[in-house]
Amino acid sequence: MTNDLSDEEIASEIRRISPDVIGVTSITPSIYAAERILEIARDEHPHAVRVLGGVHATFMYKQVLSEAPWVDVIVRGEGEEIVIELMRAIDEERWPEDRRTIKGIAFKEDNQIVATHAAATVKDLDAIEPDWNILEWNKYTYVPLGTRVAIPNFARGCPFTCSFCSQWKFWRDYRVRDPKKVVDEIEKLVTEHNVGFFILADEEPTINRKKFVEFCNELIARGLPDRIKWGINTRVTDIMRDKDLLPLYREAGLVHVSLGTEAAAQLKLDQFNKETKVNDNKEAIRLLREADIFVEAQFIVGLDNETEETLEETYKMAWDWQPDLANWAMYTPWPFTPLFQEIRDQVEVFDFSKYNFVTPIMKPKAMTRGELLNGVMKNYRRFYMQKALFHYPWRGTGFRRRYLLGCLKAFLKAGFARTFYDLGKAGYWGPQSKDKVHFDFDENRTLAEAQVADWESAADRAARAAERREALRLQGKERASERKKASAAAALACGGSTEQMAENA
Ligand code: B12
Ligand code: SF4
Repeated sequence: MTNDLSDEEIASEIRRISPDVIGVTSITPSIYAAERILEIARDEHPHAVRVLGGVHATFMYKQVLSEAPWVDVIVRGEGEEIVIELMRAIDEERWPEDRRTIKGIAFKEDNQIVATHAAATVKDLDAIEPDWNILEWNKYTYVPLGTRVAIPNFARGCPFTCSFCSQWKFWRDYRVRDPKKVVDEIEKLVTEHNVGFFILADEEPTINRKKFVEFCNELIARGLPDRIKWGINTRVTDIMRDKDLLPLYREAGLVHVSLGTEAAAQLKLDQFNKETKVNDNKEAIRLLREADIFVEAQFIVGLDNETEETLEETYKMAWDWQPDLANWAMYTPWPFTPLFQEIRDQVEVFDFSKYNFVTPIMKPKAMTRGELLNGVMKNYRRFYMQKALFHYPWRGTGFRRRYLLGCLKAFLKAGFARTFYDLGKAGYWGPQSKDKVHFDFDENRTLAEAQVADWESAADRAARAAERREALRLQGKERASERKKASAAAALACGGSTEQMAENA
């Protein structure tokens, strides 16, 4: 992704390095590219073991191993511990014979697809130390500030279970690192690599408030906020909970929060199982702005019931809430999510290379895909045009103004320079082209089932425990009512009433 290498360049790199093992990552939109790299590896360097990892391969291993039989092994879930076992087996020449003894992998054996027992999640995140030295740092720039950027990890997982999201299921349980160790890592990024901005890779870094506050205090104690600023994704509910702590977060250098506001209508938030309220979205945005933290509101659009009116509503809502930035993502039906299971009959496109939050994968009942895209682009145009003219240049003088203008520059670079997911290639050049947009979906791509049954998350366990508690409660209630009936009957039998107990009671 960083170097945009051609197949030939990849082939020549593989020949140059001549590795024993080749590993590739895969999120859903990159799956075909990942498969292709391993295909090149097979042709160029057939003796290397070809390994695939990442969220898509984890849940879609049957489809991947069927359509790309040159993939030797898929590592499912978190790779750090599994890969050590895999490497040992390869190194000690126990591969492939011993593969059934390694937990958390999938492979093809005698034309059968085999998945070993799921491995546990990495319990001691502090034992993992990323090697930041291997990056070519001049290629990683945070455009809004023109500084080097890194994406370290503070916590993994999310305790919520939003129906459209693939992440809570993937990470399974919530774990957080020792805040001091994370700050050690950030300090090194600043001093050794001149990094000026970091984004936490986490789904929800703030849920463990105590650790997050420790993290902020440690950054402040080491004087790092003068040298590095940072951003996170998090939930509206955490911002409401932490309203008194927002000044501390800002002091620690947190300048950008991307909020999963998702929808302008409560019905949609409930459908997403978001466990938030529309009014809370507005309040969380206000609180962040008050604390001088840039806030980005994320909307998900493009479900079956989307119309021009509902898109307009999200725009009005965005304008009313006044976040600094707004983002309209197309609903993307990852096959391993609960919402996909509900609406699978409506999904027609299984060309995963287009599953990128920008291309409309779903066609709403009352709109064409071109109209949907145009509605979204209209929201972007209006929102950023007004912000650019009336807000960004006039908001504050120092950092705030520089940052907002930087964000605008990044947005323009990606959007109007048409690198924004090849909208130009799809023939989208503005409203006049909305009826001529061609997404060129590969129609030969068909759905295969996701393999989620053996992948138990903490939320699944909690749901099962709640079901058990509910069943016990109902049983208890039933028994109590039986006892009540029996004692009433006994009272009747003793003649304490006007009528006698029925024979068969
Ligand atoms: C940072 C980030 C980005 C950065 C990436 C910068 C960079 N170069 O690192 C940017 C902004 C560029 C980006 C872009 C996109 N992203 Co992004 N991104 C993330 C984010 C927030 C963190 C990624 C990360 O570092 N994770 C931490 C690492 C440790 O996790 P990991 O990559 O999954 O790796 C672990 C395992 O999967 C496994 N593993 C992974 N690969 C391999 C390979 C081998 C060989 C092995 C053994 C194991 C293994 O082991 C690893 C360690 O445990 C994730 C969400 C998340 N928390 O993961 C979304 C996420 C990955 N992004 C997503 C998407 C959709 C996109 C975009 C399409 C969005 C867009 N329209 O721009 C593009 C696609 C880019 C592309 N062409 O591939 C989705 C993917 C969903 C899915 N089901 O596939 C995610 C999950 C977010 C979401 N909302 O759901 N992204
Ligand atoms: S809160 Fe965010 S990460 Fe957690 S399940 Fe919902 S969308 Fe996914």
